[in-house]
Amino acid sequence: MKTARILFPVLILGFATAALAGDVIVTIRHGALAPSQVIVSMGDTVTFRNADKMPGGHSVVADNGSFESPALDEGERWSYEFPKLGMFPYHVGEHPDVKGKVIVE
Ligand SMILES: [Cu+2]
Repeated sequence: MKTARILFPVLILGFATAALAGDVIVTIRHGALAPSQVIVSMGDTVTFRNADKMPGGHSVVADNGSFESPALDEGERWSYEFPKLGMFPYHVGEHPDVKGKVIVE
């Protein structure tokens, strides 16, 4: 059973890498955040990726000011680690009507 012994550590390493990379990606578009609501654990990282071309870029801004991304060009990403429990409504800086929510539990 040499194969099983070799495979097992590889699987564990694979999971560890995935967890460290930050599991949640939110896509920013002119008219939508997808998914608009995500639920994560305390200390998890959420990555925001701008998928649309926008003069000056797109940013995400927490309604309570706890985070604010730089303006992201099309295809650019920005990650934020959520250090506290709670509900964090946010919006696209350039489109205040486009709202999302991160729930940290
Ligand atoms: Cu836009």
